[in-house]
Amino acid sequence: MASLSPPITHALFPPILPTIASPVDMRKLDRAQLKQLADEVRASVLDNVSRTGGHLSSNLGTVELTVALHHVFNTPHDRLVWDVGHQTYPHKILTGRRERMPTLRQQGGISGFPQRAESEFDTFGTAHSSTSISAALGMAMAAKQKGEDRHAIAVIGDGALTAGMAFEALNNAGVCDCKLLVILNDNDMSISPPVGALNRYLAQLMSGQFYAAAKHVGKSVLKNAPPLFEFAKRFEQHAKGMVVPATLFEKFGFNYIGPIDGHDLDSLIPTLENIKHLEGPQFLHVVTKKGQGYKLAEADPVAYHGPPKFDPSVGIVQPATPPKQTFTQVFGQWLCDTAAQDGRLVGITPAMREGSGLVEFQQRFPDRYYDVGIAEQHAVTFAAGLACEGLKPVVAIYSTFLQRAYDQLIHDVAIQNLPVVFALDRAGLVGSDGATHAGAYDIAYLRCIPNMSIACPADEAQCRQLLTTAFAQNHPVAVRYPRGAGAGVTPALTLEALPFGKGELRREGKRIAILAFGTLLYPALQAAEQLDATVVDMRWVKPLDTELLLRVAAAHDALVTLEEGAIMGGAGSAVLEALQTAGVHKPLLQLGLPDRFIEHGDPNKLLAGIGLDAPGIVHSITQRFGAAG
Ligand SMILES: Cc1ncc(C[n+]2csc(CCOP(=O)(O)OP(=O)(O)O)c2C)c(N)n1
Repeated sequence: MASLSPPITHALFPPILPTIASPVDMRKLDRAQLKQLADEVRASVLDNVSRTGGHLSSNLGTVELTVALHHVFNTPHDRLVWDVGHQTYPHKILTGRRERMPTLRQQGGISGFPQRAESEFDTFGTAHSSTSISAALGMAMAAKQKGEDRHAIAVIGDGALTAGMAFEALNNAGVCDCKLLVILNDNDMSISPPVGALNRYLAQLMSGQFYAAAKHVGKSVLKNAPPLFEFAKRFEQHAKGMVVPATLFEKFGFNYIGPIDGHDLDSLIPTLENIKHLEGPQFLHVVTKKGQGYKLAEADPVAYHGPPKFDPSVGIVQPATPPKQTFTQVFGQWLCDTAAQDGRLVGITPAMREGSGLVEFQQRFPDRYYDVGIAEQHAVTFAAGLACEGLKPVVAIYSTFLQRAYDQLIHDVAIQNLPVVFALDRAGLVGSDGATHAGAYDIAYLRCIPNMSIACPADEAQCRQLLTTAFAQNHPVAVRYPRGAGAGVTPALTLEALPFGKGELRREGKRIAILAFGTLLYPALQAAEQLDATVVDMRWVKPLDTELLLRVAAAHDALVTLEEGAIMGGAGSAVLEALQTAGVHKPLLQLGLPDRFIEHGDPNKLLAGIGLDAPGIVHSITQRFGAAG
C-alpha cells in the first residue's frame, strides 16, 4: 500500500489545518506547529487531488515552501506570484479555500491556477509559464513608485526558468533597486526531465560538495541565530564566498542565496526571515523533490504530474479496457510512421513530450527529436532554421502555447515560406485547465498570415490523412485537433493524403447547409437529421474550398458555419469574406466560441453550455431560420 512518507507523526495532537482561515492564523504558530501544519496540508493535497484529479507532484513539492512564505511574509500585502500556478494547491488550502478544494477545476468551482478574481492572495493570474518574475518586478517597482513598503516574491521552477521571458525579466530586475525576491524552486524536473544547459548548470550548483556545504553552512549559521545585520553579512559571505563562487544569478545583479533544502522548515523560515531585511534584488535557490511525501509520485513524478482521479492507497491504475485512441496518439503514431519513411522529418516539442504524444518518437528516433525546453518562440525559429537546410520540421505544440511564438511564426516561418508543419494539439476547449489553456484563437490568428494553411480534421482517420497532406506541402501548414478522443474513426495504417484545400459534401438536405470545420462535423450530422439540412465537411479553413462553398451557397437558402474556435475572425468569418468577394449575399449564421473566456469544467458540458452540441446547434438554427421543412 502506497502511503504518505514519512507518515504523519502528529496524530496525538489536535489538527491545526482546520484552524487556519487565512495566513494570519499561521503567523502565531511555532516551528513544531508549522511542521505539523505542513504534514496536514500535504495530506489534504493528496486527498483532494485523488478525488478531483489535477496537478499532484508539483504541489506535494511546494508544501513547506508555501507554509514558510505565508508564515514569514505579510501576504497578501506582500505580493506572492507563483509561476505557472499549477503548484498553488497548498497556497489555496492555506488562503481560505480549503473547503472549496473538492470543487477544484470543475465548472463553478475553484480554478487549478491562481486567479485574481478568486482571492486577494492570488496576486497574478497564471497558467502559461515564466511570467512570474516580470509580474513580480512590476509589482515591486509599482510599490517603490507609490512609496509603499511591500515585498514582491516570484516563485519559479527550474523548468519555467528555461523560457526566454524569465531571462528577460532577470536581465531587467538585476538593475532595479526594489524589494524583489525570486525563489527558484529547483526539483530537477519540468513535466518530464529537464533539458538544456541551464539545467546542467543548476545540477552543478547542487551537486556534491556545493549542496552539502550549503546545507552544512546554512545549519551552523542558523543555529546560533546572530542579530540580523551580522547574520546577513555572514550569510552573504558564506553564500558568495564559500558555497558558490559566483553564480549566473549574481552576474545578473541578484544577491544569490542557496541552495537550501526546500522541505526543511528549519532552513527555510530563518533564511526567508533574514532575506526580508536584505537590500536589492534577492535570488533564493531552494531544492525540492517533485512528489515529496507520496512514494508513488516521488518514484514517477511524470505520471503524477497531472493524474486523473485515483485511489491513493493503490495509485494510478490503467483501465481494464483500453480507452478510445486520442488525437494526440494518432499524431504520435503518424509522426513515427512518417519519420520511418522520410529521413528529413524532425520532431520538436517545447517541453511537452508526454502531452503532445512524442514519447515513442523520442525512443525510436532520438537523433531527430528535439525537446527545446519551455521555449515556444525558440521552438518555432529553430524549426525555421532546420527547414532552411532542407529538413522537414514538425512542431508539436498546443494551440494555446503557439500564441507565445506569434512573431516567430510570421517573421521567421511564413515570410520565408518555409515548410514547417504545426501539429496544434488542444485546439478548442480543453476542460479542467480552463480559459488559459483553451485553443480558441488559432484559426483567427493563423488565418490572416500569408503563406499559411490551416486544416481541421473532423476525426482521427482524417487527422492522419491531413497531417500527411500537410507534410507533403512546401509551405507552412497547421493541423489543429482537439484534446482527447473524437468520433472514434480508426485511422488507416497507410499514409494517404487528402486533396489539398478541398472539403467534402457529407449529407444532402434542403434549405440550410451547415459548413462544419473540424470535429463538430459529428454533432452537425446529428443536428442535420432533425433539420434535414445539408452538411459539408470543410476540412480546410485556408485555403478555403470556395468552389464547393459557392456551389452549396447557390443551392441553399441559408448557411451555417460551425467551428470550435473563436467566432471573431474564425472560419465563419473566412466564409463570409469569400461570399462577399464573390458577390454572393446569403443569410449566414456563425456558430463557434463566443467573445468571452470559457472557464474550467467538463468539456462536453462546456460545449453544450454554449450551444455547440447537437441540440444546441438545432436550437440556434431554428431560432434564426425557423423550423425544418
Ligand atoms: C508557456 C507554457 N508552456 C508550457 C506549459 C506547460 N507546462 C506546465 S507546467 C510545466 C513544467 C514546469 O516545470 P517547473 O517550472 O520546473 O515546475 P514543476 O512542475 O517542476 O514544479 C510545463 C511545461 C505552460 N504552462 N506554459
